[in-house]
Amino acid sequence: IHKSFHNIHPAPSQLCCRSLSEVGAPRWNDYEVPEEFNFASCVLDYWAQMEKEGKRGPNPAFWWVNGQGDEVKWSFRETADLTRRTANIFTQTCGLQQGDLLALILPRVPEWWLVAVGCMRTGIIFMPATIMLKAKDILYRLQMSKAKGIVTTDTIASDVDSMASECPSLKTKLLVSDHSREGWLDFRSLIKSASPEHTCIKSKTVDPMVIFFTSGTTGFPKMAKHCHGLALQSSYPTSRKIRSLKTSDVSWCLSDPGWILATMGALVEPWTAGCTAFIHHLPQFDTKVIIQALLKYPINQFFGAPSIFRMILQQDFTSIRFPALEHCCTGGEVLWPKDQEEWKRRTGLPLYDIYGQSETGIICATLREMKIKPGFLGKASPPYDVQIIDDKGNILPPNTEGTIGIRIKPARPVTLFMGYEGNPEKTAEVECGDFFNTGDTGMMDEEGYICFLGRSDDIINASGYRIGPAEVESALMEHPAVAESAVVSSPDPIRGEVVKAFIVLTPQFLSHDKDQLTKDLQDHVKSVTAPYKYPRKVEFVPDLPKTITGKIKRKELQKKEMGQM
Ligand code: BCO
Repeated sequence: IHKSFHNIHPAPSQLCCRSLSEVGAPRWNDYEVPEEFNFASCVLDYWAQMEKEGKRGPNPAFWWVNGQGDEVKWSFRETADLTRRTANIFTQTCGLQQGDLLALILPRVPEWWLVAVGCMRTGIIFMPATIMLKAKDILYRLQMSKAKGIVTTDTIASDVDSMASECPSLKTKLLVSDHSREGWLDFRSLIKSASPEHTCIKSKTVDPMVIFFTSGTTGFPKMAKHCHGLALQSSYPTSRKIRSLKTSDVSWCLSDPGWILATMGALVEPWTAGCTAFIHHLPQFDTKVIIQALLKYPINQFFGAPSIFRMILQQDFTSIRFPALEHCCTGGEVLWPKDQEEWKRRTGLPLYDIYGQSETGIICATLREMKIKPGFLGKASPPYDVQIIDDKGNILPPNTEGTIGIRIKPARPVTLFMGYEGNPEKTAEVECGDFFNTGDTGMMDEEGYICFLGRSDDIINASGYRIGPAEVESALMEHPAVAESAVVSSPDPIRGEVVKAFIVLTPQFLSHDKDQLTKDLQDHVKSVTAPYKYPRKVEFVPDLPKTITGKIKRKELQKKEMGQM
């Protein structure tokens, strides 16, 4: 049981992939695409069955703590049972059907995992989003998607009620709370009485499964739609080697459930390996709580954005040994070699990098068995063929700067997003010859290691959050002090990058105290849109650099910020 799962069992996905066994494929390989795949029946139910037959160890599928003494531990059988009940709530109580869209806005509570898998069982397309969203962000998502349902918590429920008349498609509102609310179904009561009998849909691998909202340079977030094939990524042999998870492992991925990193790192990956997904509620980020948890619990696999590791390193310790910790992995933003070295020096553990996007899942990785090259992301992770390309899609030679591209022709990888829902123009824009254009610039060395050099557009990556400058500018413009603004990325020693706003004030605010104005504007942005986007730096300027047609030259401000001008 403690041996690598992959050595002793067929991949769970083979269980339901008749097309594979029909053609006599001996085992799953890095590129096979079964005709049918559903993570719930192929993976979760597989482990539940293994557990029933006494063929796996006693470690739970799910282990949740909140730091106040509350704890939830579910075996694979219990998890499978609860997710079937959830599926029945959706179809029987709520009348939702395969293909319907459901917004999933929860903090790190156990119900998030039930809802995500319950959706997979029924073919309902779930749309995770961070609990930090504000009313306008939520309204935008509900209207864009025409979601038929929402599962959320008290804080968001009142926002949803206040705009119900503007979301005519929204029929089902499920509340995860210890209190009831008028007009909302009570998830925690319903799950107690729901039937545990449910037959999982036979989803085609290419049927839609999940949508992530993702920011761009212009406009508001786009809907990156993925099929069930996304959840196949962790079943591929090479992907398994990224963290080499074993059934006995306890894996903690810190990502907020709103991001693809959580869907993959806190659900799909650990359960594909048959190990424990450990979750700390962590309503506020607190490095001390993280350190204490790593000391207290048998967590041996740890996964989070580089800023989290940097913030832990800010704590006052010269050396620390976490008793169970074996493997640390990071992704979502740039990992600096000095942090990799410092983490190794102070914890004794190497820090492995992965690279991916909401559109792609994991694109590149330094596998556990690979040599770490500081400053490099690792190599292409199958099924992706990653190349450095020019602006026509031609492959560039090693050590040449270009765009990081993923081959989509002649075959589009099933783990790559299906497109931006309802936006064929934007979907076409990210295609470049035979490649998907990540929008990131990079370089590949002779050994196939890829390094990240920057964004080719104006997107800001602040501590792992992808932030569109237009979203922040639009929030700033709602404040009476702002005549004009330009938002760019600014380097930061802890968060990698932070949001910086250059602001031209309206005449009546010119004489106001600048420190107070800065604080007011920051609070304003935090109150009208998800607070992680607020400008941590503000500079008041008499005017903004513009082209002769009046377009703001963000690149010029950006260069100045980077000290390049
Ligand atoms: O800095 P401040 O304290 O002034 O502001 C913070 C919060 O206090 C504030 N806030 C939160 N909820 C609020 C609120 N303010 C008003 N009302 C509320 N309801 O907003 C600010 C939030 O900023 P933050 O989250 O960046 O700060 P924090 O708490 O220091 O967290 C640090 C990190 C590192 C934990 C956090 O930045 C983080 O989780 N980063 C990682 C993001 C991530 O996982 N990205 C991966 C995306 S998926 C991907 O890249 C694909 C990879 C395959």
